[in-house]
Amino acid sequence: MTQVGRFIVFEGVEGAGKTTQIRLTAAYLQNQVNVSVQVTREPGGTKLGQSLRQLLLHDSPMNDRTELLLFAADRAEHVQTVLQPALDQNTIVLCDRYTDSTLAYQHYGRGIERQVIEQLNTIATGGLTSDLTFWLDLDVSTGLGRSQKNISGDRIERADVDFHQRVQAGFAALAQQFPDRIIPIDATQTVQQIQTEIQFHLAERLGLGG
Ligand code: T5A
Repeated sequence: MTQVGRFIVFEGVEGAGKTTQIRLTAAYLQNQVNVSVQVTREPGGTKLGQSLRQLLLHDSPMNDRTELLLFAADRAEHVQTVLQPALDQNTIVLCDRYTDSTLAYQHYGRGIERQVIEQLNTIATGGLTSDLTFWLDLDVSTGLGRSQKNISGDRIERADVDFHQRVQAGFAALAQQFPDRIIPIDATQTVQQIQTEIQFHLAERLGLGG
């Protein structure tokens, strides 16, 4: 097949299984569909982004708008130096979180006006949107339980459960608002069941494999 660049994003609450599914999807696309794949994430997909990730998740408390601006700075750098160049080279890009996370966490979660976030997303992305977004739909307590098994939790993970419930409701609202782009996946299934569903949608929606 002639490969064209595709931008595929994985979203969900803490511990929803994004990292696990990205790893399996990358292996599937590389080994069975025979396409070149780049895996990346936000925040932290660039060298500058790694420093921003440290600030955002592991350093001192910050104002909500400061947090929003740091996520936007991370994204601007990521789009210009990683995402767009990879897509221009016809690579399939698998990205752990993107603009929907900012709407879910900073708008639905923190309560910052949606219009402000949408303007910042446009500035940061230059209009780059995903071709497909998998939303791993998992209840907050299961997700937090999974993600905190190994570590004590980062600054955002340690926010109260009500915050994470608003984030989860935000992802659900976004999936309803953008049904052509966002595919909800029941993330209570086994790792393999979820991966099978993802592979089905990759074939059906993007012609990748199948
Ligand atoms: N953020 C980010 C914002 O607030 N605004 C923004 O704009 C952006 C971009 C980033 C943080 O920043 C916030 C959101 C986040 O708080 P992150 O690195 O994305 O942080 O962190 P998490 O989402 O917390 O990542 P995790 O690694 O905790 O979760 P994953 O990647 O969704 O889950 P994964 O695959 O690591 O799995 C977690 C555990 O569950 C098991 C795995 O083995 C692992 O132990 N697991 C399953 N167990 C049972 N059944 C399944 N189906 C399983 N799938 C995985």
